Amino acid sequence: MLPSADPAALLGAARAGDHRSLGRLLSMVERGGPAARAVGRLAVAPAGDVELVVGITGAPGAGKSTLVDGLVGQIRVSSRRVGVLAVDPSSPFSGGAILGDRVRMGRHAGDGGVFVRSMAARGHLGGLALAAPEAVRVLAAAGMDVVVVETVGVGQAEIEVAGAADTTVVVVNPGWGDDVQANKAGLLEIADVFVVNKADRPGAEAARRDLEAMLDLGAGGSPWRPPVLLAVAASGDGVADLWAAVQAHRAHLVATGQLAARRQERLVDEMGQIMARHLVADARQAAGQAAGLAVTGRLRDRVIDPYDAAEELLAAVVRPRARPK
Ligand SMILES: Nc1nc2c(ncn2[C@@H]2O[C@H](COP(=O)(O)OP(=O)(O)OP(=O)(O)O)[C@@H](O)[C@H]2O)c(=O)[nH]1
Ligand SMILES: [Mg+2]
Repeated sequence: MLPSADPAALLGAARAGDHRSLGRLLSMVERGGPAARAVGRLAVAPAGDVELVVGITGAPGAGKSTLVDGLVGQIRVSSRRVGVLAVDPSSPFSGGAILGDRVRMGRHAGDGGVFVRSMAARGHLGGLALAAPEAVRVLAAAGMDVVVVETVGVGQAEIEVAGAADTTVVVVNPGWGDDVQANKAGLLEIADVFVVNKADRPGAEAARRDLEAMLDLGAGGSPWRPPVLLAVAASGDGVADLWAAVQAHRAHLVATGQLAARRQERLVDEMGQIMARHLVADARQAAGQAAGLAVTGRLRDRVIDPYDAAEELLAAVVRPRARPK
C-alpha cells in the first residue's frame, strides 16, 4: 500500500512509529511551499512539545556524530524516543545520501525508538535557520521525547541553528585554540556545555584549561557556568557525563523558568526572521518592477540618491502590503 501524502495521515502514522511517514513529512518541510505550510500548522500544537532539544555543534570532524551516537545510547536507557537531525548548512543536498557519512548512527539502525535524518534546505523560505526549528516541531509532534540537532560549525549558520535548541553542546578538540579561525567569543555565547572530544590525543587538558580561563573572564553575568567535559567519543568515555550535564542544564532551565520562556522567545524570533525574509522578497520584487516608475527616472537622472529612492519605493510598495489588515 502506498502511504498517503496527506500531512495529517502521515503525522498519525509517524506518531504510531512509522519512520517512513516521518521522513516524508520532513521532506515536505525541507522543500517548502504549500505542503510545508500544511505540515507546519499541524505540528505547532504544544501538546506535541518535546522534553528536550539538544544542539550539538563544532568544527567538521570534531566527533559530533560519534558523540551523538553515544548520547542516543544513554537516552535510550530510559526508553525515551529520540529524533536526530543532522544539519549541514553548507550542503544543498539532503535525505541522507550525501550526508550519510556525517551521521554515524549504525548502532541504532534497528531501534524503532531512534529516528535519524540529515537535512538541508533547498526550497525553504529562510534556509536552514528556519527549516531546522520547523523540523524540530515535526519531530516533537511525531512523539519524540528528545531531539538532538547536529550542526557542522561553520560560522553564523551554527549559531542560527543552535537557536533551535534548549541546550547547546559545543564540541572542540585538543589544539582547537591554535586555530585562528576559532570564533571563541561566538562559541562562548552559544555554549551551555563544552566537550573537549578526542581527549585520547595530546593537549586535551590544555584545551580544557583554555576554555575554563575564557569562562572565568566572562563569568558573573549568568547563573549557569558551562561545564567543560573531556570525552573520547570513539570509546564512549565521557558520554554518560555529557548526558548528565545536559540533563543538569535542563533542570537549571526548568528551575529558573527559562525553558518555557526561551521556547516562547524563540518562536517570536522565528516570526521576526520570517517577516524579514518576506520583506526582502517583496523589496527585491518591487525594485525589479520599478523600471517604469517616476522615482526610478529621478534616480537615473540623479535628482535623488538611492537611499531616498529606496525610502519612496518602500513607502509606496512594500509597507502598505505588509501592514496588518
Ligand atoms: N581519536 C579519536 N577519534 C575520534 C573520537 N571521536 C570521533 N573520532 C573520529 O573522528 C572522525 C570524525 O568523527 P565524526 O563523529 O564523524 O565527527 P563529526 O564532527 O560528526 O564530523 P562531521 O559531521 O563530518 O563534521 C571519525 O573517524 C571518528 O572515528 C575520539 O574521541 N578520539
Ligand atoms: Mg557528523
